[in-house]
Amino acid sequence: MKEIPVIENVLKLNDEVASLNRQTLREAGVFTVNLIGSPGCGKTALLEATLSRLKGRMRIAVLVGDLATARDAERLSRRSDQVVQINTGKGCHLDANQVRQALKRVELHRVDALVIENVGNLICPVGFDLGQDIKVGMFSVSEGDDKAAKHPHLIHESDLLILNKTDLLPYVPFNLQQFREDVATLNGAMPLIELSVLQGQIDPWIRWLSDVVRPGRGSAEQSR
Ligand SMILES: Nc1nc2c(ncn2[C@@H]2O[C@H](COP(=O)(O)OP(=O)(O)OP(=O)(O)O)[C@@H](O)[C@H]2O)c(=O)[nH]1
Ligand SMILES: [Mg+2]
Ligand SMILES: [Zn+2]
Repeated sequence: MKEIPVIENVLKLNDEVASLNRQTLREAGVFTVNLIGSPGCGKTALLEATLSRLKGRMRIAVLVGDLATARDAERLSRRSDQVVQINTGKGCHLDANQVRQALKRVELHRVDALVIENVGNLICPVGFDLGQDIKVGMFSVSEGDDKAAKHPHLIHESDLLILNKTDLLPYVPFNLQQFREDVATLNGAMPLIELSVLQGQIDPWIRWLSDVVRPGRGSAEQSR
């Protein structure tokens, strides 16, 4: 009987559509970030703060993935008119085709950077290429200091890692030194930035984003 390699084909098809997305975005000069983090780590809060902080300096569009509701898009659309919510139903990650469909709703010629807030999940979003330039991983301290070590694939694949909710460090058991060491062991070349979005402490992220995105001059040269 003929064997049908279903999973391989799904990923291959995804990669092909991701390549098309990458080509579309590069031609439009849009730098694209795939933001991957656990549920509730502060992805939308960070993007709200980023849109406010970079208003008038960088034109940012957002695609946001959730199983249900348009709540994140509603929050973000107060700060950008280029926000698209993707509801995945039972899907626990975004795929390249969903992004391709959503891109039809974005006026790419008016955009410098696109941030794709993936479904809150630390596992399969890592494996699905969306056509991004870079992947940013995100954790928060309330999840525990072992989460980087437990999700090595995300740490290996990320170009930048964010640890959020540092304002909670006095109240939750979280060994920051251990977390930093785990990250450095898994991916020594990747920068780790520690933020408190709640307290408006997002400067290292704003600096990093401003460095990789060159408004009006197309996306920075990146390997993926
Ligand atoms: N203490 C503290 N709370 C924060 C911080 N950033 C975000 N929050 C809170 O964390 C909760 C989740 O924030 P969201 O921005 O919705 O998180 P998310 O990662 O987008 O969540 P999902 O999209 O549901 O996965 C909200 O109640 C935020 O107010 C922070 O720096 N410190
Ligand atoms: Mg969110
Ligand atoms: Zn999934």
